[in-house]
Amino acid sequence: MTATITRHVRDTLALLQTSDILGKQEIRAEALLKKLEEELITVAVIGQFKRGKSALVNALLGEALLPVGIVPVTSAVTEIRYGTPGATVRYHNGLVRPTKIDQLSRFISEQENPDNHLGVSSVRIFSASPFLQEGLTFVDTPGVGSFHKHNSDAAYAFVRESDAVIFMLSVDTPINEIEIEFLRNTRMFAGKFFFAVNKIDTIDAPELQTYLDYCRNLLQRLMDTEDVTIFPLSAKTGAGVEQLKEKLLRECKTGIREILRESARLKLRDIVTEALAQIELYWKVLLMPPVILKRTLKQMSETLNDFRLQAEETVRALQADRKVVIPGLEEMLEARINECKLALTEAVTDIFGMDYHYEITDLELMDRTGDGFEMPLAEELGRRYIQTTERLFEDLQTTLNRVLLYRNDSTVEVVTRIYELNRMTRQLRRTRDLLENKEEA
Ligand SMILES: Nc1nc2c(ncn2[C@@H]2O[C@H](COP(=O)(O)OP(=O)(O)OP(=O)(O)O)[C@@H](O)[C@H]2O)c(=O)[nH]1
Ligand SMILES: [Mg+2]
Repeated sequence: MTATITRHVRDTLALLQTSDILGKQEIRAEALLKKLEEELITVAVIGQFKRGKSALVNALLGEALLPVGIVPVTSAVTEIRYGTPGATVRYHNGLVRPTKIDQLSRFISEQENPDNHLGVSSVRIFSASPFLQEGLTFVDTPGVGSFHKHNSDAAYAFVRESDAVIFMLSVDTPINEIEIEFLRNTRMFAGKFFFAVNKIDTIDAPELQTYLDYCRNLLQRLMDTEDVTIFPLSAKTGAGVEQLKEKLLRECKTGIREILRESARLKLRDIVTEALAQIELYWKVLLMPPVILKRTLKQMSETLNDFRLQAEETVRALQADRKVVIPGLEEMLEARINECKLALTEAVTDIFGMDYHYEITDLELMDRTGDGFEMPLAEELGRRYIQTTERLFEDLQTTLNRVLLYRNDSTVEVVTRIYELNRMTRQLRRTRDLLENKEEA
């Protein structure tokens, strides 16, 4: 029953809200609750590079929206929803920019945006394709296993968000170790699997049968079930695409609750596991000897100062303090913000030995309201750049202060916090155990 899992998510959210140290998991639980209440479902096409994922998405939508190619292409997660045709690009620093559909490959192709130097985190496309009318969000992902490791990372990271997946294989290579590993990981998050075997136009019928038998056998073992449906197809000729399309539409209408329930169980289990890991970190800080803690904080404050000086130096070096318009300066400064964010994350990991996650969702270098599209003066951009980086530093400082609160000298405070951490750990563990059991959850 979806009602039971919704209750678990709601209870966990309420529990997380009673703590001031689990903000990130709280945001994830909120998003999960919204997904369940609104019955929103995300179907992602995933698999190894060059299996024909983008070609399949184009074939399903009936339009050539996405770049396709003989070498590794897709470099950013691309969401496609029903709506008036258009597209937006979201950057790692939280910026969101509109773009034209015919310009998309500038952002999502490895050739035009090598190593994702633009810092694109995802692209959202709106399409009027009838296939999307039922309200599902369809997603093309970068392929795993190519030389371009950042593409695999992006695909692995996204899988956590998907509810159902089309796992893409192709007849030119039998399923391999990279695909098996990726499939194992995906099973931890996705509620439903469709398997597509692409490029059937390149082999004859008896060969195809041998391939399908081999694949089915292996997938049944990997998925621990007899219930594995494989869709042989050709994204190139369109053969078999209708059958997959029909199945997807049918499942998304009648099976949506079932898919969401299983997907939510897996996602909530992950949220709870991460929350428990985060609590561990706070235990670590509580127990850190005062001398070491003092040294660590001093080191962090020096690092932050270095970052401040570097930001000022960037403004000077790029001449962003002049009263002139410098073409391309805004993009350059945005790239610097991305670099700064990554460098800060690394510094915290090094100094504290813990993961630090930014919770800032939007960082606008320029205010885009009104006629904000005209070229700003370098001086204005420079000022905004310093302000934006300062916001990053403040955010980190707030987190550090929060960590320090846990070291409050008052014994009563410390005892209360220990009690709170214990209470939280107990309840989260109970939920995790319940979620392990598919039937009870
Ligand atoms: N013969 C044949 N070729 C295909 C088919 N589908 C895709 N291709 C070709 O396979 C290559 C890869 O297609 P893409 O859609 O770019 O593959 P992808 O899985 O999205 O690749 P990445 O984005 O790099 O992970 C291209 O050269 C396509 O033209 C098919 O059904 N038959
Ligand atoms: Mg692709």
